[in-house]
Amino acid sequence: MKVGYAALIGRPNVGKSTLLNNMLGQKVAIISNKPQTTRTSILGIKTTEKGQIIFVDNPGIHKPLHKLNKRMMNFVYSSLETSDLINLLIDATEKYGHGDQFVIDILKNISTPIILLINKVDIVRKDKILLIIDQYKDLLSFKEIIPISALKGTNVNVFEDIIYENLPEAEKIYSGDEISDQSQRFLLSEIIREKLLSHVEQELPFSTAVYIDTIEDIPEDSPPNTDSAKKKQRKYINAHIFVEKETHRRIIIGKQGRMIKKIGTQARLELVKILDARIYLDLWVKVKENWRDAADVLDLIERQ
Ligand SMILES: Nc1nc2c(ncn2[C@@H]2O[C@H](COP(=O)(O)OP(=O)(O)OP(=O)(O)O)[C@@H](O)[C@H]2O)c(=O)[nH]1
Ligand SMILES: [Mg+2]
Repeated sequence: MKVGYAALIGRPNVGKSTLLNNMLGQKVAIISNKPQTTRTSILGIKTTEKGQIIFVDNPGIHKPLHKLNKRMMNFVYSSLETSDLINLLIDATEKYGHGDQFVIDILKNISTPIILLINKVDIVRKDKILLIIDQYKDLLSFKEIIPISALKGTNVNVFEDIIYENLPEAEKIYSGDEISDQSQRFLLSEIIREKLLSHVEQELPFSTAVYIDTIEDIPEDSPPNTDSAKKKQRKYINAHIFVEKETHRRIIIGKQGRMIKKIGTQARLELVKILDARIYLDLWVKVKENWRDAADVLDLIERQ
């Protein structure tokens, strides 16, 4: 059996979480077109006849300005230290810049094998990919360079084979049916945040958080053994959306509450599938000034 930790590393928005979900065939991490979507390390466990790959999705590498971002970067650093294999994703549509150099400088001091994944090849020309390979092969010593599309699944099977080639022989760490280490409550809060992210712009994606305050079963009105007993369980979920300013609170609520209603409807549809229950979702937008620098709020959202 080949077993080990395979870290997904790279700048924000390069497609790490998309790749994680594609490798697992299941949604474990949320995705958005805004940078800094993922805020913690998320394990995604794939068990096959060859062994067990424990993917570690990470926040994007960036220069941290708030306590929140320092914590995000600490997840990255500890994943770099504890992984058996590092998979560096880059976005083939982006020009090489300071942010990329920052990533390379961090990886220069690491002796763990590194695979380079050139992502989003579904939307770039082949000659551009060749130029990127040419440029990157001199920056670091990569074990392999693989052009992929995390979105379309191009070359993900090649990637999986190469991971196994680079993992140590070991016993499985997780049972075969475990997919992730995150709590269901955390996943639910993330789904709500994903819908929120799809509707907000500018500063707001960075300065909003979601905390699930309550999940409760709603008792049925009629006694069991009647037709209603066959109906799905009803659940009440109360979630708080934290923002830093009153103006942001008003944006998220929207004119006559239209924005928050849209977010709630989209989130509810997905929560229904995950919990296989009828859901009553209550969303409250709360102003918490400077929550990104408040350790108590950060603890609260991290450990749901
Ligand atoms: N065309 C194309 N788009 C992709 C591909 N992979 C990811 N994307 C898009 O890129 C954006 C970012 O994807 P994520 O998976 O959230 O990126 P991430 O690296 O996890 O980002 P952070 O969590 O912010 O660090 C989303 O809009 C994805 O749909 C790909 O292979 N092709
Ligand atoms: Mg992500």
